[in-house]
Amino acid sequence: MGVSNVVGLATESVEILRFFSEISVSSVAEKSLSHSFRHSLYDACLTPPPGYGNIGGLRCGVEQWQLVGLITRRSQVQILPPLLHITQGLPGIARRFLIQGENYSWYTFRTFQYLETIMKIDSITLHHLSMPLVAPFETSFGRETERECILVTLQSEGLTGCGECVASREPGYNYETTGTAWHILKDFIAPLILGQDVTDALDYQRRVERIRGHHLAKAGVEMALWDLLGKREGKSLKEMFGGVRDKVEVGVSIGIQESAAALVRTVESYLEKGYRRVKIKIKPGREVEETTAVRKAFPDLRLQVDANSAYTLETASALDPLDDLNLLLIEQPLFEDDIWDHRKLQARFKTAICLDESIVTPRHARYALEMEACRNINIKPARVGGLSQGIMIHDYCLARGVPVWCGGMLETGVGRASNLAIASLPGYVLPGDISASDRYYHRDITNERFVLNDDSTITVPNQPGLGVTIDEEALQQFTRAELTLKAGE
Ligand code: OSB
Ligand code: MG
Repeated sequence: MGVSNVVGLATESVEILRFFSEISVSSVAEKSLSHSFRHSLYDACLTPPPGYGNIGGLRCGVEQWQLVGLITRRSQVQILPPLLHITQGLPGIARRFLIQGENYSWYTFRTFQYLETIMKIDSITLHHLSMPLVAPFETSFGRETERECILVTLQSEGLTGCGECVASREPGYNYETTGTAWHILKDFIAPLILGQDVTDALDYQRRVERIRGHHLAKAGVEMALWDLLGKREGKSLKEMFGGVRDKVEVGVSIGIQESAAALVRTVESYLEKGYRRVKIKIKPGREVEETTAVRKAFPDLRLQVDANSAYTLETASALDPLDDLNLLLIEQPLFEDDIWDHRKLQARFKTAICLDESIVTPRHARYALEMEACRNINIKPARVGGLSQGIMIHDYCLARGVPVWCGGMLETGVGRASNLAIASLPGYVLPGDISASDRYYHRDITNERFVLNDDSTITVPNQPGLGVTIDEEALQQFTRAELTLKAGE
């Protein structure tokens, strides 16, 4: 590809051409760029024009070429100064650049590459857990008293990385279950990484690309890889992601209660504990009276509702009265696979519609924003296939001024640590569904317990990796099945 094609991909072609003619680039031999490095730059490298070094074509995670940069050293990317404002020159595997061009607003570029890190995956251990919840959690799709999940543990050259796969017992939230995730992890994901040199999250994503869907299963392993990477680099996830907050604002997600009066009492008990944002679960017939009662009891409360796909465009007229209750947002009222009807609903609602289930890839985030189907997005890294994918959605939304927040899946301390890390990114401007450990479990599988600070925040872990350690005794207590797969067996 010649230089004209290269610059043709960017809007500011004249600027870029001028820049290219001014800069002298230390040439990097084509072969020194490993395959993984090329792809780590969100899948793109361009052939340099004659006389120049390698040009890394950086691509945003959402199918759109934005700008080109120059690869000056193995692990460094230099981008065009006149168009750039580099807010953070983060060392390590996550580099974050905010880029401002004249014809568009903010774009975020991210590279996760870290050439020097190669992790040979020696073994994978799966623990199928079942943990009693402090109180039953009821949503429009069911009621849970015990929460199931799978703990994924990777061994790599003496280091251990942990991740949580948040698939639950029943396919109510989405189609995955602990059973399907176990199958996908054991029979399809494990063979793709065991004994392999995995360099980073995007390298991992490329390996599992051939497996359609099954994002919760894929995300459990990606989390464990980040934990390994962080431990290897001596960096916390927050640091690797480019987080900007030491503590993040949180709220509590309250399940459907026996009656509106009981709900008001439950909300009050959480307010007494210090939560300053409340989400209540709703379903057809259990929305207007409930939400109105809570609003009446707490006129200034930051309040939002979540329907978990329980309405159709027709039955959603039941939600009309909620539009006058000054809610922060209405989460996922319609079908999980339907962005289009959400657009129609958003068009007639003052209140922001928020999508949860409908956003399963960065592409879906683009579809939803282009369709104006929602005004904010609940990012659950697991739902979109892993932390790297969640970060891409964050970056995409940040670039467009669309607020995001961190959703929850009743995680253990492992997943909670991960959620806190991603929620420390600048675009997470709404409080997350990340509550204190004691809101979920009397006993957790991590030695660390997360507590609510006085200002309705939770502190982001700052130790290497996820920053949590496993309470082995608790792990054994909650384990229903265990499996270890080793490289070369
Ligand atoms: O839709 O956000 C949801 C829990 C399980 C499945 C789906 C959802 C939820 C929650 C809980 O709302 C949030 C939390 O972890 O506190
Ligand atoms: Mg939800």
